[in-house]
Amino acid sequence: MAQTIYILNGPNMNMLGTREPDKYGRATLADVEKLCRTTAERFGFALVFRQSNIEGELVTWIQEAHAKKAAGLVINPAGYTTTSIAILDALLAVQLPVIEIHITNIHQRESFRQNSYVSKAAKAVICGFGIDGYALAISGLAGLLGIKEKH
Ligand code: DHK
Repeated sequence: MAQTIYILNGPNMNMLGTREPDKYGRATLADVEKLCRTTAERFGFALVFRQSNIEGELVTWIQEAHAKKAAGLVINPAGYTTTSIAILDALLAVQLPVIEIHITNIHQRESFRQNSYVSKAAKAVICGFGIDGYALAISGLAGLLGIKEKH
């Protein structure tokens, strides 16, 4: 049976495409999902792809990933990156391999964007590649899990 991975997106990621396109580009969240589905398929992963503007919903989905025995999780915590102890605690509680991703290079931006709580629970962090970072996160996760490309 295919292993499942979760890709979770935090607040305002539903605004991709029109949100500060100079920073986040013109691709929409639907485009990101399409890219993730194509990439996940290459590695034989089943994919759960979600976005929420609500912190607690993200926490619930992290717990769900664990309950459903997901193989790993990719998260763009967006604005909750530097504020959410609840998301950090959920990630620590479930002990899944986690890749943190940001579309922009947060280290080139305001200092308040740089101190990530989520990084404390992440195996790896990808930032600055635009939406391609999602594809890199999935292939990196596959590498961590010892899964090779199927075709
Ligand atoms: C997305 C956000 O919404 C911001 O709050 C982060 C991140 C950066 C991104 O680059 O994907 O600071």
